Amino acid sequence: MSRTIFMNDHLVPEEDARVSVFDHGLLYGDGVFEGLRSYSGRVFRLNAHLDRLWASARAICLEIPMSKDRMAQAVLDTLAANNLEDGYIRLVVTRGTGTLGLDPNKCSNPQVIVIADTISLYPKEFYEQGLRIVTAATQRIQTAALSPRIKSLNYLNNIMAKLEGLQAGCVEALMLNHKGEVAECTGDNVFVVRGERLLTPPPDAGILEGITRAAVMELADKEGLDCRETSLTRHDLYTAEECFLTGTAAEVIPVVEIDGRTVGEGTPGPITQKLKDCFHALVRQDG
Ligand code: PXG
Repeated sequence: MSRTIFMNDHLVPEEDARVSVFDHGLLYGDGVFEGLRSYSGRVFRLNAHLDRLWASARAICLEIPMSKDRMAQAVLDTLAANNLEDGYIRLVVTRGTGTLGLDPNKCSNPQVIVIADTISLYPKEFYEQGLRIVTAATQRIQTAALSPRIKSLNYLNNIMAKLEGLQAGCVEALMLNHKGEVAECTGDNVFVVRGERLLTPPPDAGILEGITRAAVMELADKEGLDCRETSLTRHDLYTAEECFLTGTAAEVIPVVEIDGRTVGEGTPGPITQKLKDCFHALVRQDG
């Protein structure tokens, strides 16, 4: 079935949603994106996603040719046009059509694309039994080279690590920063439980500041858990009582094995379970 895509202020059939081969989004990965979810027709933390999209665009000197309000409406219109209540929304803004050279100032007409679709979750058993992950040899790109806080169309750093995970028979891979500290997974943030504390790497470890991560930190606070941003090593993960990942696509998913080491009891822990339940309740009530 053909989907309906929002492209540059119009809803069009998928077949008509096309970009130029000269678009720098394609030629150089020059552009930004967001991934959002809707639950029962409500988009989870839409404003936070829009703010992050605008921040990513600002960081690369890309002016998004519409207001945040218009983009918010486009998201709702695209979901409605595709009859989606529980859906996944991809926002893409490309640099636009330019010449065969890097110069972004020679580009015109940034393309604004909104895709709404269903999302293929990890199999249910991963949520119940937990994931096995491995550390990728591919390091998270250094902040001084390209800030991981920019959600850019160039995701090769993450894709290289994802390939390593897949080659090792895992659906996710852990990425370290250039100092050997834990950064994040290829499309998810990482948390561990140690004692009564929930720990997660800080933004300067070279991570995307996940919106699910922020929501889980708020929930932990409400549950009376002490949640801290702190630098973590692989040793901290191997010896943690619990470990889980957060992300728009993955939501909250337990990790039970890292690099062949069993985490905790090798089954999803009680704090992970609690936060997962709280998160599912939150997405049904939060705008
Ligand atoms: N780190 C990275 C590198 C990400 O790309 C997250 C953490 C989690 O952030 P949020 O805000 O989603 O909690 C991401 C998000 C996909 C997909 O299609 C990837 C993400 C989000 C949605 C879909 O693989 N990455």
